[in-house]
Amino acid sequence: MKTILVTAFEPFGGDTTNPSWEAIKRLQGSRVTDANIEVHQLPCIFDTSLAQLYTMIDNYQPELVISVGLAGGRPDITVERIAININDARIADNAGNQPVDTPIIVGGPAAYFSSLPIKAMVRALNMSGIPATVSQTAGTFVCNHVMYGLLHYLTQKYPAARGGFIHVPYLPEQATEYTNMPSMSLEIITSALKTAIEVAWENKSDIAVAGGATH
Ligand code: PCA
Repeated sequence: MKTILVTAFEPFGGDTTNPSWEAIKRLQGSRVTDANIEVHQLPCIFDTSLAQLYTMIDNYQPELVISVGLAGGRPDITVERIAININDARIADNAGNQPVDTPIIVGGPAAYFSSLPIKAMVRALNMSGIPATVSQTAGTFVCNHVMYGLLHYLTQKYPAARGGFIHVPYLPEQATEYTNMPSMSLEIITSALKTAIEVAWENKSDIAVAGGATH
């Protein structure tokens, strides 16, 4: 049996829940054709998150790795195109680290592109009635850190494996703490992630359709 590793994050920044984890923990053990989905929660901590991710990758030897995180304030599911080699934290992580303008990997390339079929994933989500776009930035906090580290590790150690990152919006119950904050229900986020994983598994190359990215 082949393995698809899917990670999400613990709550951070004072939140008590993280929709990325609430959604992906529901997918543990489910099947996508000839592959099994294994889910794992990562700490929202620079470096520690990557150490755990590398251990998971070495354990499962997955052919596909998709990491998921919360992007509070975005209205839709965003499939990330690129990770950049910088840590620039607006807030402290869950261990109190707040790196500013430091490289993730000293001497590493400036950026890595996702090796997921990002346009095909967005199109499949839109066709199933779920708002989704390509995003051109995963930010400069722990999510970008994990996406960059993931792609660096796969490139160096498992070049046949593919990987990338998806951001999800706040849950409705989280959005009530703000004014005019967009949100998406847990049911829709979970269904979106399942579809995105299936499309990523089944399509090794992307489709060329016009962008429309807003982030
Ligand atoms: N979102 C943060 C880190 C953890 C998470 O779920 C981010 O976008 O960097």
